[in-house]
Amino acid sequence: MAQAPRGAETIEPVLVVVPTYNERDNLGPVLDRLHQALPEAHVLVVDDGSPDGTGELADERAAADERVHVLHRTAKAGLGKAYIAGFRWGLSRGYAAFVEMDADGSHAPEDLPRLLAAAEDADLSIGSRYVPGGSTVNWPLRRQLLSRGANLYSRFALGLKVADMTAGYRVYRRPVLEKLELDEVASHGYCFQIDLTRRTADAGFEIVEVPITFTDREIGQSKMSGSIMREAFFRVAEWGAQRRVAQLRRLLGR
Ligand SMILES: Nc1nc2c(ncn2[C@@H]2O[C@H](COP(=O)(O)OP(=O)(O)O)[C@@H](O)[C@H]2O)c(=O)[nH]1
Ligand SMILES: [Mg+2]
Repeated sequence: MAQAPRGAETIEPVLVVVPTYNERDNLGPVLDRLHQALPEAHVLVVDDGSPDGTGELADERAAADERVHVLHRTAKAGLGKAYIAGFRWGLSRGYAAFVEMDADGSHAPEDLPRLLAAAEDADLSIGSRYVPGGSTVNWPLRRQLLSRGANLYSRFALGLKVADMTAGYRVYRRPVLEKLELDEVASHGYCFQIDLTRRTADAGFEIVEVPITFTDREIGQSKMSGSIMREAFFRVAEWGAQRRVAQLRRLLGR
């Protein structure tokens, strides 16, 4: 589907949405690094009531720096819900580009200028571990296999030519988020990334992948869990089945 010409739309101002759950020791250094790399960018920390005081730290940072904003949610409701809330916050405030970035240092803020530059010529730019030049560092074998497996499985089920569909370091241009039916996104956990990738592709937007090095967190704990994996497995199977049915219908001409 043809989209409006991109050149007419600006990529600034930029909002970096950072979901947090128990990231108190990680958040400060990540915000510092981000503003060193991109002094103009605004940040929205979306905290799900972290018991370790991440939300309070974010409030302190916001009080001292007008580029930092905080969205407090009452309970841990998953990465997907945090991002949707963050996107809505930014859409109602006129931001032109929306960055997804983890709070644990796995996504180097120093890579963001490259991701944004790639988004000048695309609608979604993905920081990818699985294109030439991309890599993971210090990730346990179990996580590497899980991530590779999830991408293979998703690519097979959904037929998309994206190497890193589960990547969480991305730049969405505003028209993408305006067009996608965010209300219909039910994914709670990390399959949110696959979900938005397929919705972006299905809507005819252009996706580019930029190589990044993903470095495992040094502080705090991963929130990956069995229920997050199960949600991804079953939802991708469902989307894949829907796609096959639609293909079959087209083939049969009805
Ligand atoms: N607000 C919010 N943030 C979350 C939730 N689950 C994970 N995160 C954040 O999402 C980012 C990625 O999570 P992480 O546990 O590091 O995932 P991993 O790198 O795949 O092990 C981190 O910044 C987490 O704090 C959640 O339920 N709510
Ligand atoms: Mg992490």
